[in-house]
Amino acid sequence: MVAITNMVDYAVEDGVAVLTLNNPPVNALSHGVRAGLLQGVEKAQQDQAVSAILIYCEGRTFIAGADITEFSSGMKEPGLHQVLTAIDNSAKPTVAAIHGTALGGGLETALSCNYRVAVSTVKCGLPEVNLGILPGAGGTQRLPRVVGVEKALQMITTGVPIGAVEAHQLGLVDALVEGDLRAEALAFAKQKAAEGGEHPRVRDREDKLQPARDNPEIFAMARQMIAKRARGFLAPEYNIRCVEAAVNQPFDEGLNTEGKLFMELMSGPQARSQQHFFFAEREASKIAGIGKEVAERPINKVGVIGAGLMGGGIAMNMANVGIPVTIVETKQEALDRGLGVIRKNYENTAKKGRLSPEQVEQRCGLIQGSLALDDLADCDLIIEAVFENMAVKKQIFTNLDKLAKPGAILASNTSALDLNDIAAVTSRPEDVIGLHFFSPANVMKLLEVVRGDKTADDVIKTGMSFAKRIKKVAVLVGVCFGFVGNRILFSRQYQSDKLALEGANYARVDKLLYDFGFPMGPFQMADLAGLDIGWLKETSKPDLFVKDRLCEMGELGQKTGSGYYDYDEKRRPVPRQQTTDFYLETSKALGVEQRDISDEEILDRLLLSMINEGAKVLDEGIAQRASDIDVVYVYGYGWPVYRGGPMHYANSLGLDKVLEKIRHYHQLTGDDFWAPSPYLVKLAEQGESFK
Ligand code: T1G
Repeated sequence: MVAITNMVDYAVEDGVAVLTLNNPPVNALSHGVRAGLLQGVEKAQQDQAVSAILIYCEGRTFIAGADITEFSSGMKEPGLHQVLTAIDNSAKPTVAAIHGTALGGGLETALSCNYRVAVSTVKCGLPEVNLGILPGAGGTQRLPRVVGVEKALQMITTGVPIGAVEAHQLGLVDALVEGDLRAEALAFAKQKAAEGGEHPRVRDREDKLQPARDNPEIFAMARQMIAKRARGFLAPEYNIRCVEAAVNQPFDEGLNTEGKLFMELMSGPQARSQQHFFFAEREASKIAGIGKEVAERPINKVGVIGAGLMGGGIAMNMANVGIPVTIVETKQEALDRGLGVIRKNYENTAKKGRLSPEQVEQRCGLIQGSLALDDLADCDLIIEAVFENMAVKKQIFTNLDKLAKPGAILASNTSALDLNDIAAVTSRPEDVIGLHFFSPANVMKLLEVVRGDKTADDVIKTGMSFAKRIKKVAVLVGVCFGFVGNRILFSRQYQSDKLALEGANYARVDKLLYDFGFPMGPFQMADLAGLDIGWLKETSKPDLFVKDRLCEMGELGQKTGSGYYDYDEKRRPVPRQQTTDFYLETSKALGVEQRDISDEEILDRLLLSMINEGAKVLDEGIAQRASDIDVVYVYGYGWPVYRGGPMHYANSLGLDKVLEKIRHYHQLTGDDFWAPSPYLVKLAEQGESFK
């Protein structure tokens, strides 16, 4: 065995040149891998003792794609194209031995081989669209030639990988092995060499392209699909164009088309944003200052207090990953209603074919109802999910402090209240943490893990990894009103109300944020969440706030059929003249002069208010890093991922421009709401960006 580079070894066994890649953690196609593969293939061509070539990876996975960290720094020669062309032109049969994941450039490498052998747990896919790009090393030209155009379009425009069995059925994988992959793949290579003759090259296949030539409608349908689910994204359309080139152009011309479209995307802001987000999501799971030596607490049994909308959704997350959960309510009727909603949700999922009836029963079986808090005494984690009332929450934590076993983690799902105050009623504040789920809790990926002043390191670490276990993306946040997500949202909602008071039509404000890429604007979002969240009759100010006036009229949004908007039988929003009139009356009562406000100013004030508040959140250490705020906003509040998140967006504008605009609105409105964050001022003046 000789090392060709620090990442690729070359060895000849039974006449097979085995190129072994070793580039942890995911054998990305870094420069050392590319150079090693190229030299290895070239060496094998010359090596008389070699009759076949096997590409095998050490570690937990086959090649998981190009090295994304090289994108911003520029890729050194040899490029991936050069490497794959060498493999494709090999005079000796080439075999890829696949385990773990074959993704992006990894699958493209395997597709440039004559044969692919895989273990039965492998996942194969081209997820480049999730990075705002496309498979730029022949994937859009080779995959349709193997799996057919329709399947390739689905795989490439969604980025969702397929499993081994389906890959084998489609001919993407030639053989599935159960035993020792390296040994079986080596035997496979030897056999192919012994068989001699021509070895199949994917580039030469045309059979799977013909159906699309006969029925170009396939592309129109693919465009309809992406129109619905990928509004605003550029990459899906570019991917379709590449597959069209595969169908309508000779292979090498198709490769050129793919290369051109790849570079167009790669050099654009969406790709930068989505690649930023790839790393932001992974960075979010890291906890500064808490090392590997801190052991996590075991969680094998969970208790949930409250079987309402949030409690029910939270319990489902546990059952979905096989954790037994007891859900406690105060009244039988409320408990039955809560358990009924859970079963209904599972049955609806089964109706869509995403769960089997057995799975529905298995999951419902893991969720036990109870009317006694004492039934939670042996739980490792107890999550309180009752309505937002400090007195009620303090009473519950006082009781939990008495009945929960030593070492149990006591968590609150509060979305805004002071966790330190809640923890202070217990004798074990170090065991108290916030687990802020987002509604619907069984669907939304985001989980704000709230560290209190006294929360112990092992509790924080356990909270963060437990989130991953229940398939959530966790972001660690500190205690302040609204934590990270809601605090920044309050700023935007405040601005949207101000804009409407100053003369901007509320439906237009919503449309501008929708066109920016959010699923809906601030007024529609408030109607969806319910206008009565945080509203109390006792403190209501209908003369000052249109929202309070609507609440007093019992118009609470979608759930009552009207709020800022009226909602038709399909729950579609219909703008109300009355809301506009309410804003006019309120602005008159407040002496606010209404004026024409430009689209630019509206969008600026909605987005810059979030950025300025984000800077304050960072300055106060409520968030560990700027990219965490981006993760919160993309996964929790519908910020379009192809714009990276509010802090990345600010960096893309340039903090000097951001500060200049914020100062402009400070002056224009005279509202100290617009006083720029000192942290933002400091960074802008130093020519820096949010890190
Ligand atoms: N490049 C660089 N680093 C990568 C990487 C990659 N492709 N994939 C993962 N990492 C790092 C990641 O940042 C993390 O680092 C660690 O590996 C573990 O990852 C021409 C141009 C493979 C399914 O899009 O989907 O090929 O945080 O935490 O949950 O067509 O990683 O520990 O420092 O995600 O077990 C296409 C991306 C590239 C696949 C494993 N490929 N990776 O998931 O671990 S574009 C992808 C993943 C391309 C060509 C084009 C997942 C995974 P750290 P992890 P995981």
